Amino acid sequence: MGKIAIMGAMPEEIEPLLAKLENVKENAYGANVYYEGSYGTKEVVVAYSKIGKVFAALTATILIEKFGCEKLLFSGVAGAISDDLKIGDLVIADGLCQHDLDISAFGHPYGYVPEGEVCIATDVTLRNIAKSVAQKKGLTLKEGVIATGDQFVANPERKEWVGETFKASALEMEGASVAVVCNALNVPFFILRAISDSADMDAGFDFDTFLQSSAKISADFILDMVDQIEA
Ligand code: 4EH
Repeated sequence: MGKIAIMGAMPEEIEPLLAKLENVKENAYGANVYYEGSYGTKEVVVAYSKIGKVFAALTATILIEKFGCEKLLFSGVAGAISDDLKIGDLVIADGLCQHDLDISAFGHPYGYVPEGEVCIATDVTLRNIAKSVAQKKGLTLKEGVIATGDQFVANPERKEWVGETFKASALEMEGASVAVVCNALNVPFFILRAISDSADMDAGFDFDTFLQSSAKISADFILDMVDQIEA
């Protein structure tokens, strides 16, 4: 069976994963560390990219092209846009867009460049596995568009604009760049986030308070999914 990549952006997002990996081998490459190991019967490669779209694209590419991963799962935290997402809630992306990509001066929609797409869909099989894991654990899983940009949003106006423009439920800083890479390389991918803040005036404080606990909620769920992925 093929190797599964699990990535986060920050060390805090992968620490709960590393704690449960076995036979771990560290591999430094391209200014990141890749942790090859096993989880149950599955071979996994875990890494954090560092923050933002460029670092995340680099790490996703290396996980696929150098480490040979055939599926990619992202685990981490996000800011809520939708009012029904509270701190600690899990959200899966059905699609990802780049809210800071703007060539609207040429008449193009926000988030669009020629030969790209505004919204990139995630793998339906992986989404269905997530739904069955949620059902088994009695957890509520929200699904929606996740908007990505190279900005920590702590601003109600910006949050509202992103929500309305992209019909987005949550926002973060990496998912859509991982989507671009996986889509181009035909690798099934999945983005899971647990809410750490509401991208408003309190976002900075809430983020610092809830990063660890929300990152763990996401990581624990991802590992239950790894168990359920077809060998
Ligand atoms: O990887 C970045 C982290 C914030 S920046 C994106 N992650 C967390 C998701 C996220 C987010 N993104 C945009 C959670 N809340 C968000 C929000 N806007 N409101 C960071 C955090 N701590 C130290 C340094 N940088």
